[in-house]
Amino acid sequence: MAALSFQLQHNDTGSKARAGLITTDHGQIETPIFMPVGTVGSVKAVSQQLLNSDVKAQIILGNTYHLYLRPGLEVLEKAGGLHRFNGWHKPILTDSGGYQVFSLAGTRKIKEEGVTFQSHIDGSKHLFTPEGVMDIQRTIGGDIIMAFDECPPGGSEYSYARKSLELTHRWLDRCVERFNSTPDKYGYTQNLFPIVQGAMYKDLRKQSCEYIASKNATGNAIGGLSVGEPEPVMYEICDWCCDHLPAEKPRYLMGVGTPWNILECIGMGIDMFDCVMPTRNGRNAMLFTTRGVINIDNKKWEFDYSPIDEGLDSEISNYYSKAYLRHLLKSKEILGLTIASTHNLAFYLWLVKQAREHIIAGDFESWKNNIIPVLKQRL
Ligand code: PRF
Repeated sequence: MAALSFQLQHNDTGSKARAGLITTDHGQIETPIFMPVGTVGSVKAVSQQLLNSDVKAQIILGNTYHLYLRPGLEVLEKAGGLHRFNGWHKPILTDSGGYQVFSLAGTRKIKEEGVTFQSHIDGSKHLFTPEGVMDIQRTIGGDIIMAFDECPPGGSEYSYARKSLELTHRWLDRCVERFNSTPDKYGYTQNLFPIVQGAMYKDLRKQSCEYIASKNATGNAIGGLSVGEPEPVMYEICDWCCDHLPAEKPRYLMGVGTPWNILECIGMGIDMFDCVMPTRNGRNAMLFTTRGVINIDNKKWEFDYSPIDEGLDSEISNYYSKAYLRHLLKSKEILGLTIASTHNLAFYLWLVKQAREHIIAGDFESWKNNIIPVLKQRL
């Protein structure tokens, strides 16, 4: 079995967008790609069958923090890893917990050694170290596993951001060391992606990009964005990081964002995205469609018997009507969550596929600039 490889298939001329092909032992991923978030080994409300047939997902995410707490490593290891446990046999990426510990856990303490935190489930105490998080992700069995990082809060002062970055880099050294000295657990190759941090400071970001690139990993990630900063700042830092990360490796922007965020960042050279927005907002009645944004709670949809979105080839988006989905969500019916989440994910996967096709056709920039105002419309 082989390490992840990335083949650049087309570089856009009017922007920095690229179309590529990632090859893993669980199959190939056409980039740019959006990765649905499956925190506990399940994309909320969406079955693996729907992820395949309707969403057309090529890779999904799992979270170290959640999977470690529940079901726990023994269950995952005895199953033969997460792919066998959840029946998703395409690529899986696991986030390291570096972010979830900060956003979810109760009292937590950051030390040189790692982070102590309390479980949000039962209050039990745990320690995540870079070494431990590598071992845990080896056991979960993701094709791509993430370095253990600290994501400083949005608006962090320079001195805090610098210290945090230095800690993230020391943790990265320890991650790489542990990763390289432990074998693949289940017969296929796992890949470690390091994460750029540095808050909103360009000199720190540049330093971080250079440090991360020196590890010569099979791919690189950008963290610490979409943490409350203004959108133009996010774009500026993302663009800056893309310019300082190697072109021949996939670039993954963590936890971003809206459909228009994704298109703008594709134009800067990002290849991979994940975000809870399509599923979380879907559960809250916000639908992204090829014609704009719909709040399906709104009374104006009460008698709208037209399909949710005929612009997609997802069966769910074409089969069910807006009026029916509105009724289901208003009634708190479980099926409503499935329809809304599946539709929104199908839309996100459609969007990145369109982007890819326009990159290859050579008209990405004009297509992007034309479609963004359409997608942003409130219907
Ligand atoms: N680090 C990790 N995961 C993340 C982030 C990060 O900075 C973000 C920030 N947008 C989302 N997910 N490890």
